[in-house]
Amino acid sequence: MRKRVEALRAAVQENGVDGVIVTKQQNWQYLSGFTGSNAILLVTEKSNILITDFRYIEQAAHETEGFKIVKQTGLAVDTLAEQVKELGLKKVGFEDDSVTYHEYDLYKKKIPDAELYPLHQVIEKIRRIKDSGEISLLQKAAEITDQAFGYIVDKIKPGVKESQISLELEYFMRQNGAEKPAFDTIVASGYRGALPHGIASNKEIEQGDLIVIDFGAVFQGYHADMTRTVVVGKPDRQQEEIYNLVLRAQMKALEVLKPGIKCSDVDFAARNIISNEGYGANFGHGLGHSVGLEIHESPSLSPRDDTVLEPGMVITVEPGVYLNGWGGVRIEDLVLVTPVGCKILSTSTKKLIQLQ
Ligand SMILES: [Mn+2]
Repeated sequence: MRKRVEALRAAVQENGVDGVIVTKQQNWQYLSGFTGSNAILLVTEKSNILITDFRYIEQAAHETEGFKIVKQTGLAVDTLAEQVKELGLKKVGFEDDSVTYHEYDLYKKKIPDAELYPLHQVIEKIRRIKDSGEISLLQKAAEITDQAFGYIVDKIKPGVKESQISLELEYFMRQNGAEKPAFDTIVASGYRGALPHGIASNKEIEQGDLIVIDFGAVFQGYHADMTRTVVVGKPDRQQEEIYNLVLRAQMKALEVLKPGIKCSDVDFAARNIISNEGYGANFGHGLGHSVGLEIHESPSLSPRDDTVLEPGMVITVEPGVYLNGWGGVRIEDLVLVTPVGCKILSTSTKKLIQLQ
């Protein structure tokens, strides 16, 4: 944690601020370790302050190291203003996409002696590169996710509702150490597979359905994300063709994914394969996104993101093809960028599983 705070200090040096207000939950957790639901951090050149209310004083003292815990009296912003004044800060940075207009107005009123300076995604950029502790947590989250997939495949049969499958997946993950699902579990069977974000519904599984299952576990704050598509019974020719096409695109992306390559080029490697078979318009989303304390982090594997990949980034690779009225196929792995290439954290088989 100490290193993370130092990285923040170094990152804001060029902005000439003498303090940084941190208000985004995942960012304060990342910097301090505090997991409660209410806090403001004030990081200055020499001190780290965590402001929280009565409910969390003891927890904050227990979870953090190197932070002075200050109890909020009245509004959090009042306590923040007192600290800024006490420290004589002249220019304080704040997170421009976490502070609301109303809060900004309050800051201006209550902190009249310091200049307020907007910082954009500064901590998120530091969070792009996962340290070894974070990588183990992501690995553990991916492992629980794999185990859950292995558990659920036997339970999928005609007549079972999508919502029942998502419930059992989530129950299994929690029993095996997950805090919660990483997002609303997607179980999209048959025609519903054409909805890339088809959250499990009351539709029953039918013979011949392709089923897109996209889910993940959260382990100690860190998210996993994996998608597998399975088929009930024997796949017909089109199902097999599209499954193999998506798999080929996914494997191609994994082959080129390494440090030094642009995100957009990884996206292109997969997209090109799908476009060449005439399904380009049916792959309407980006190839992947980074994952960590949040399910969607930057950078993204998308045609619009030219970020160069670096070791320590953890990102999904998830091409898909969706046909209205027919269904869809998506295959997704969670991947760690290593110094020489990438390591796939999702280990569930990518051979098309035929149920029964
Ligand atoms: Mn994903």
